[in-house]
Amino acid sequence: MADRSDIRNIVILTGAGVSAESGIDTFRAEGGLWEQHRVEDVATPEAFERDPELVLRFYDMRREAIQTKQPNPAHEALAKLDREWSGELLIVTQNVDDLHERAGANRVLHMHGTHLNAWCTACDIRSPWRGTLIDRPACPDCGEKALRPDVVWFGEMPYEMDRIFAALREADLFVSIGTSGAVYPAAGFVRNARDLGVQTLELNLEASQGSHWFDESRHGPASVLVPEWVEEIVGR
Ligand code: BJW
Repeated sequence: MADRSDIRNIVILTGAGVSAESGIDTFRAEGGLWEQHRVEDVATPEAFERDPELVLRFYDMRREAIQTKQPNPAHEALAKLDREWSGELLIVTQNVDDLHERAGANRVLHMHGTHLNAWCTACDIRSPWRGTLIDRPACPDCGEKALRPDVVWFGEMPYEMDRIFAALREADLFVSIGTSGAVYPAAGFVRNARDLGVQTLELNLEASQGSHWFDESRHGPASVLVPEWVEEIVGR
């Protein structure tokens, strides 16, 4: 990283790689989440319309699974950064698990939604949800049986984009952790940051699709790289 002394405001983007060592499958690895399902069969509004049973079963299975997983040292290090960093910090996660929060981080934004909410398409209210949706339960607010997973599918607008871009405009450092750089708009944040003159750092198991855009790219497991980087930045 070029000059750490100037860093006050940080935006962090996390992806599936940050939760991989907690036992949550990534999307695009061999044997990953979509190995058994074509993405267009499960992660689009059209798929939900065409085969709601398949989509709800897929998400029920994952909602149940994440509740058995625990945060790993990468989540814990980011929670420590959140506690100790006096400047602005925003952890923008693409992940729909709650492991950042369970590790103790507060400044977290879920741009692709969360498994632990259900969204009623009749009344537009989101409710905390830990059970299943395949049995078509009624919305706790309006009583309609119109609940869907509160996750962002392809073709849908990710959440809180204005807040993310506002944070990027104020940032001194953008750090991308455990994401393949395959899915937009998140994959474009590094270029948005560069255009704004923000320093950029990637921490990923291997070179991602966007590695060449970063000022610096470090390769290895998040459970090692993230605690090392957090020690560097809080101890500077
Ligand atoms: C480790 C590790 C370890 C492993 N340690 N690292 C053409 C060009 C540009 C855009 C488009 C286009 N055609 C279509 C689009 C738009 C589309 C898109 O990007 N499509 C691509 C396929 C090209 N995007 C959208 O539709 C989005 N909406 C949108 O664009 O709205 C319009 C808009 C316009 C302008 C501004 C704003 C908006 C919506 C995208 C929604 C994505 N939803 C999903 C599913 C969520 C629900 C669910 O969970 O099922 O989100 S898709 C899936 O991919 C999920 C993830 O959040 C997302 C990203 O995946 P991620 O996290 O990067 O995981 P992987 O598996 O890909 O990578 C893991 C990485 O970790 C790897 O690199 C490993 O090496 C690494 N790793 N172990 C460290 N231990």
